[in-house]
Amino acid sequence: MNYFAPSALLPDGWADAVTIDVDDTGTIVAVGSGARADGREVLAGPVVPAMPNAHSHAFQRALAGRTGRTAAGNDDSFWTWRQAMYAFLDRVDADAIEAIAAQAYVEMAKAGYASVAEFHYVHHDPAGKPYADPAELAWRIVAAAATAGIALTLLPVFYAHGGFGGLPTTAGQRRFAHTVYTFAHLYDRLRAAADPRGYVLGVAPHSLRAVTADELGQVVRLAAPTAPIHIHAAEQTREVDDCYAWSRMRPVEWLVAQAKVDARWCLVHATHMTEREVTALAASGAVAGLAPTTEADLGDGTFPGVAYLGAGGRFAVGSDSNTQISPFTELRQLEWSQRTRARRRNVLPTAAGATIGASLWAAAACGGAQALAQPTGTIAAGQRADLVVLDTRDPALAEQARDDVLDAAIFGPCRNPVRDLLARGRFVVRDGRHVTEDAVFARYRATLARLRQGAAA
Ligand code: NGQ
Ligand code: ZN
Repeated sequence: MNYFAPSALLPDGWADAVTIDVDDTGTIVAVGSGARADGREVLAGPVVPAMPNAHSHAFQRALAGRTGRTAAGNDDSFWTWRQAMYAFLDRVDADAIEAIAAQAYVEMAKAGYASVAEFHYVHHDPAGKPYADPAELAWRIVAAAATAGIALTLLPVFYAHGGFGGLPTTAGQRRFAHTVYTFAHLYDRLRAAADPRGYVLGVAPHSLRAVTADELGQVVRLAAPTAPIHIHAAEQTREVDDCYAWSRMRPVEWLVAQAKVDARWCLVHATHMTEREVTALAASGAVAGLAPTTEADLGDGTFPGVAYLGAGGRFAVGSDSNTQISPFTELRQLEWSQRTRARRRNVLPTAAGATIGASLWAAAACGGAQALAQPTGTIAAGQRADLVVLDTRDPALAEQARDDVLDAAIFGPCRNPVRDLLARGRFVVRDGRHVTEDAVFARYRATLARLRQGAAA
């Protein structure tokens, strides 16, 4: 599988007339520029590395658009949204989890994500009882990713408590709860299947609200020495206050000091940080897993992006609650949130000579690859051929200079800038259509209808 692109975003920046030669396993073996097609398949537009999606709760896709009714007293918040999310889960069985996840993952592929880190915490049946196979719902996630043709980093979530200091879980959290002992059993099953089923296995203590310090150490030790570790941190100010009351430390401060956060870690959100936390997290080599549209939707706050990127901090983007599914939209929201605060334009630090769009795209793709522990995120020999072909037929991208095309795709009035997506060197999306989208949508639609009838009954 050998490809020729009129232009491509390579590790050193944009290049013209690029050859990308790919072996049977989907790995890039050679990249050239200023070259001739020489019989290679010609890609239909500018090519950029596909984006890894660093944070997803796939089932929440079906909640999008269903949380717009204001609670009594007008006091809607992250916490009332979370109650609605728990209530929605009362009805979502294993078939529904798979149908919803497949829809979310197909939409991800169409939007330019070729891989996803699924932060998977719904483990038990709707009554809170473990399935006969405790990994039942994990298999549904694995199957959905296979249906959509995107690569999976599976992050089984350890969730044991309903608040800092080991508080008991609540009724709404019954489907998530594990002890270290039951989680170790689940983890054994997932470890055994990782290679044959082709996913990367990491581990995810849910948050400092949901695990004790002891449990955090124990679940991290279950994972392989190179496996990625993801945790939610400092998303809401109430969480920061509760953490401080519990430990006299803030969440990011606690994690860097007590959990020895390093390049294996992805701190999801890390919204609320002091200057010292920003410096410490940037220096740790960890990835900040940002979900700018979800963070806006849930009223979390604004990530200190200028300071963090200025300190050399690594970041990735994720679709998280899946109310929006597009890496272009995430990067736009990230930069716009900083502009709104700074009252200036083009504020996030850029690589020398690069535009803001190309800089953010390249940085998020690299950070995403690190967070997923997958060989993707750059177009270079040895990497997987996960590629996005941009759609220059979209009026927002038409007649743009080579170096401006990502800025047009991120900040312009584009509908969907993705024409094709190749994962492991093979077309998964071609001309805007995903190979399985009709069947996946039919099943998703039937599932939603069934869930609505259940709710009405
Ligand atoms: C989650 N989602 O686990 O789905 C969380 C909300 C929580 C986001 N933070 C629940 N976006 O953190 O307790
Ligand atoms: Zn999350």
